[in-house]
Amino acid sequence: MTPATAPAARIADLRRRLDDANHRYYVLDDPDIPDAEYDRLLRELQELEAAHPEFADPSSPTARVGSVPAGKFAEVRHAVPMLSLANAFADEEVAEFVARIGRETGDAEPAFSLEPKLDGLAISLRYEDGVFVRGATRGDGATGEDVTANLRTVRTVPLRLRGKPPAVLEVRGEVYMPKAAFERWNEVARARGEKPMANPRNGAAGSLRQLDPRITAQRPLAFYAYALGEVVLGQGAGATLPPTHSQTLAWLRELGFPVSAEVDVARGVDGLLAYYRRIGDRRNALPFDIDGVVYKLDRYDQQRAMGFVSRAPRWAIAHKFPAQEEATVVESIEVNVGRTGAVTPWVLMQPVQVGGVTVTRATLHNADQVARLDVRNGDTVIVRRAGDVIPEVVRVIEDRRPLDRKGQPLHAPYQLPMECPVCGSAIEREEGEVVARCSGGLFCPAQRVQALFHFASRRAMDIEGLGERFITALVEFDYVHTVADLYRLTVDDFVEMKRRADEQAGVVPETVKAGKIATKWAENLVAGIDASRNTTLDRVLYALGIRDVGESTAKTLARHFGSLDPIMAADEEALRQVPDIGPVVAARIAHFFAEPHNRDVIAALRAPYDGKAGVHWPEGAPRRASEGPLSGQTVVLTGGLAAMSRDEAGARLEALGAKVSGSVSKKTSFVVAGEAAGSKLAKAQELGVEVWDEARLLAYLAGHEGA
Ligand code: 9MJ
Repeated sequence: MTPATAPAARIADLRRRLDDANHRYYVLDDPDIPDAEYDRLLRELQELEAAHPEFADPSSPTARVGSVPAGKFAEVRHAVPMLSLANAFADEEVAEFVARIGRETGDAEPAFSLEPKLDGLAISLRYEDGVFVRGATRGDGATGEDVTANLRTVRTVPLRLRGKPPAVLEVRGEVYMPKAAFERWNEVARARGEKPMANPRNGAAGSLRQLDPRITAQRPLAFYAYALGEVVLGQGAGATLPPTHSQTLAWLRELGFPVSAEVDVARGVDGLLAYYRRIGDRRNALPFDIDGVVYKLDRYDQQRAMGFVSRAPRWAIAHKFPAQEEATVVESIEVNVGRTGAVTPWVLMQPVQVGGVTVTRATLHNADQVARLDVRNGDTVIVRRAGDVIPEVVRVIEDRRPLDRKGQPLHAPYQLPMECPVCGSAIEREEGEVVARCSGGLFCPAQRVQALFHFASRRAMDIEGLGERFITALVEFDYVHTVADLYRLTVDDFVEMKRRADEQAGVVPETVKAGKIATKWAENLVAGIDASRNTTLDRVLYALGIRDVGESTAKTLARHFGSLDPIMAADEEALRQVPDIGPVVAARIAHFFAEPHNRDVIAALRAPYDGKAGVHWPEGAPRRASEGPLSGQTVVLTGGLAAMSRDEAGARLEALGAKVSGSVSKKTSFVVAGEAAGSKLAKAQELGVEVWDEARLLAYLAGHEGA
């Protein structure tokens, strides 16, 4: 707002924009501004209305959190209104909240229940005599939509309660889509050329509002409980409610409701803020999207003393994290060429803070996605950054597309280039494939850079210090064509390469100004390269960058054949005999080793040079699955283990006869899921495959090893 704007005009403008946004969000399920922008506009309006009570209006968006139900489902009146929460963004607001409660309750340091704030869809579940009878969305807080049939399909919604439930129990909570399930869903959708979901929240909302519950049933939704609605206790044992919210959550858990494992209790502003930071630090590692944490005064008698304002309790507040979605403007659309030639379109954008990080690039994934989004130069787009996932463009705000004088879009729809921007080779897209590829192979410097980068990476040859910047320069100045050339580089080569790169960039390093030449870094790099000469077969196989040969397949191959020559000699048929290697991967491996150029590179890698040994590894005898208590069982390891590395766990399971595989399928016997397990765990749950935690693995190993 410019200071010159009159408050009345600004208030009217904000109300119109918020009404509009509300309608699109709640009724059309097609939001057009990011939540963070909505929050900012709402706060601005709240502040203006507070400063100018003369403009009060009962139909202002501030007086109505939410909006009318879409009307496709039957209406449900909530016996007890579903509350919303006041928001806090700054630590000071939390301090004010705590101080106010201290003043009004007369309790100097009251206890608070602390909860992560899930970013899903608020719902209410009604149980009569312990049986789930109705589920409704929040709607406008007073009236929601009856989505009972859809909620029954959500695995984490209990259909019958355990223990001694009261006669009537309404439980409120959030339906959400776990991040891993969301990512997997979108991966599959994109691979099929279908429309991906914008974010987990939209995924959950869209899934729950399906008129056909069978469609909802296929969506990976989950639920977690955090509040009570109407309760009629009835007779008998347990005919009283716990006196605090945190005890209620524990009680809900006993009744069979999922309650977040992250809930906690603390006192004082410092305790609350420490929780905020602790959860904030773990935000990316949590299996679900959160947009903040919630502080709730723990004692019910104190809650009653505080009461409510409009539809929000005065005894609770949501402390929000930086938003994960923001709007910004596209400056240009570019493409990247990856190791396998895959062409990935992405946008360069005006810098924007997303989730507390400045973002200037976001991926568009592939040509289909570009066409679906219709992203053009100059467009205002919504970018989303969540966890470790690369920021992505989720939609275009079409109303903000730049127009020419005739009111037509200034820019035409974007087309992927026909030629590789790096090497000029044709870009091709195979029938039925979503991904377009540069046909230049290792002739293409971009593919060479990526291939070298992969080769040198930690889990491949692990060449210390050889990062993308050096590799780019090595390729650009023609020092290396193939991975084998790395082993022929000298300290002088690196120093000379650096000099040329500095010269090109117009940089004069301090050492050069002082008339000296720094060589220590180059010596270290050569030492790093030399150290990688002594390696293992599975690392070499992985490092070669054969399409679809990841670490797990490389290990399988190394174990099965024991040495490189029989792998290079194996035909497709022989490769298909290897456990876990299917026809597509078998064909890729056979083609790779049949290619004379690749055989030359491998020969050059193994050849000694200038008095130094070539790349070498211990070769062993072929080892087929061993006999043991796990013979015939296929196991998948995922997530981090505390007691040992995944590699070690795999080796120990193999020693007991198990086959360790990299991907979960119906044939998987069980999955061992460690800390922060992601899509593999989700897949196992989806397929009903047995899941072991680390404790169970350790107990099993203890009971069977050396037996
Ligand atoms: C979420 N979204 O996780 C509440 N919420 O309590 C938690 N929401 C809430 N509590 C009262 N943890 C109204 C809303």
